[in-house]
Amino acid sequence: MNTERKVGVVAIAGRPNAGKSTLLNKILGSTLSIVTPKAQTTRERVLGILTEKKGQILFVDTPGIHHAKEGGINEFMMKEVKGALEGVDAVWFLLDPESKIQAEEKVIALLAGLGPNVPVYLVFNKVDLLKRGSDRVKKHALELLELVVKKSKEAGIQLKGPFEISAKTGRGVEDLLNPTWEELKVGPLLYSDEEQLSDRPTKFFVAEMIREQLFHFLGEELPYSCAVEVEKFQEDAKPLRVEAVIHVERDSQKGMVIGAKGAKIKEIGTAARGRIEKFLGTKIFLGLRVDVLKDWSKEAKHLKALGYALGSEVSR
Ligand SMILES: Nc1nc2c(ncn2[C@@H]2O[C@H](COP(=O)(O)OP(=O)(O)OP(=O)(O)O)[C@@H](O)[C@H]2O)c(=O)[nH]1
Ligand SMILES: [Mg+2]
Repeated sequence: MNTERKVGVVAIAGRPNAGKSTLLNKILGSTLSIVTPKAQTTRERVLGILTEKKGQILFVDTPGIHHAKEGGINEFMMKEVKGALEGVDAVWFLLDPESKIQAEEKVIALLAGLGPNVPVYLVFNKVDLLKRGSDRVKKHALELLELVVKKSKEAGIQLKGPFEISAKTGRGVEDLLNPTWEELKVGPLLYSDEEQLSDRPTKFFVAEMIREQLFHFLGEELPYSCAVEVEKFQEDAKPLRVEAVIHVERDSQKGMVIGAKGAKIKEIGTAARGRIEKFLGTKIFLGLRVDVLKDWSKEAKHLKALGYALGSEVSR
């Protein structure tokens, strides 16, 4: 009987680049959420479902918490974080040892809104880097940790930990998961299919994997001006056929994504195809085109059309 299984929702939150998506992937053993060395990679919340004998935890990976201008994609991202924090059983607050207290204060301010009843696990990530770091780096990390603990408590957050982990190597992750399970209540599984890893359709992951390669192959700023839309996803074709459009904001950006004689888009396409094939476990045909959707990251109607709706409810 499954009656003794525990269930709950845990949001993974923190500033950009703290390693939230890396941790979700590590726990699920799958590259569900895209990871890049650049900040603000994750734009939408991504649900990862962990089902074990003990029960089921719904992990919600969230965009990095930062100061966002009104009205554009960044406001959407912060709305996603706030929405993801509603009704959670616990939060994992990821802290990058190299972060600054000013960045963490934004996170603390948001988590304070949860009130004192929601446990917040302070997760000190990237300890593998810290071990190799200089004395100055270690000193900074300890001072940061102390400050974050102090300020979180002052803000009325029910803080647990800190838990030292490496999302990359998996070190410490079990010791974080165990007390989290303890926190949860017995109940029926929220997703009855125990193989299901997320609530998102395959098309979403395909678009994200293309976006991931844009972060890898394009310069510092350009990836933030790109949005990916899968126009065709033909599962009955052999090989499976994917056609996607990369929207940029200005004419000048189009050529930068395509590159001289199409070299750049070819590189992006080859890398993305590899990732998608691994994810789907099948060969695919990937067709990419680049299109200008003027100022899409600022225009409400474009944001909505791309699924980054500012006003409407988004399912968890
Ligand atoms: N060395 C080391 N690197 C890590 C660890 N966790 C994450 N990283 C790296 O940190 C960078 C950011 O990781 P992400 O998982 O994309 O971070 P995020 O918090 O999801 O970032 P946003 O989506 O931008 O908010 C990537 O280059 C990761 O490989 C870790 O434990 N150790
Ligand atoms: Mg992320």
